[in-house]
Amino acid sequence: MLNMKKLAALVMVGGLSTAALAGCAQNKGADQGSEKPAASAEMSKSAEAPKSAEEPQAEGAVAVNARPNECGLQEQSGPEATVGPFDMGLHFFQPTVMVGAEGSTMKMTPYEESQMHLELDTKANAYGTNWGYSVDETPASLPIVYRLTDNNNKVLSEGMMMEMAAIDGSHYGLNLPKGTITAPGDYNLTVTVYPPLNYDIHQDYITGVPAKGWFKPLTVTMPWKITQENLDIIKKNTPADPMQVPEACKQYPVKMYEDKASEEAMKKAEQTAPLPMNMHAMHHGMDMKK
Ligand SMILES: [Cu+2]
Repeated sequence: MLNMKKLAALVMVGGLSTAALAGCAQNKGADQGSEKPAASAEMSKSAEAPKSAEEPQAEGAVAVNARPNECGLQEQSGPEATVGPFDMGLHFFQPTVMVGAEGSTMKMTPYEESQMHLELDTKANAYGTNWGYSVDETPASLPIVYRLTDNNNKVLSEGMMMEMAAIDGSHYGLNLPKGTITAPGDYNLTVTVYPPLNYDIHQDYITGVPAKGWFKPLTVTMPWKITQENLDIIKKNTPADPMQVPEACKQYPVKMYEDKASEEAMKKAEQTAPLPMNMHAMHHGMDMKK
């Protein structure tokens, strides 16, 4: 979920010493059932990152909302996979409360009906630059279909993952309905990544990307071992009221990052009559030129 740079910056803002972090055990792949929240597992990665003076600091809302681990995510790590241009990593934790824009056609299972949040961290890798992605970018508008099965191939849950953003950035994911995973065991998460619709890639010599067109749907099955401990950690970290700031974290309220000029510009833009949304605007534009 957190990329390394952001996390390194968060760690600095949080005032945690890298010496303490260096003590964390490396936790990747095999150590799926770690008791440690994944945040500290991720931190061990950042502890290995080169520490230079140019280490980027967290900016904006990420900086003003920095909190100690106890007030933040209790994230656990699942399987990882590379599907060509994208590196994927599954993270899971308590269900989340989300809101979408008016007119959205996808809707997540509400908090109170959910067992856990699945976050499929999907980032473009260096191979992904062949399609014009930046390394570490969360690729926009990917239709991602998932199917969760148990070791008897029984389908427990399936559907679309949704593009969404948390304080630490954008990702694909969903709230898994209550009762989906009732026992520890060996599960399989299969995902198919379709190429993005309404997302063209330049093809001409001067501005084009090297890839000649989009990829075919990419399907991968990730074995996912779930322990009782994994399930217990989720339960323990699922608050009755997820909107409430815990007593011990009152000094870390949710804060908007303030930027008066941007705020004023937004107000003005929101008060200006919108152009009507017209999915065929491009065609009309072309027709007008005839
Ligand atoms: Cu999410």
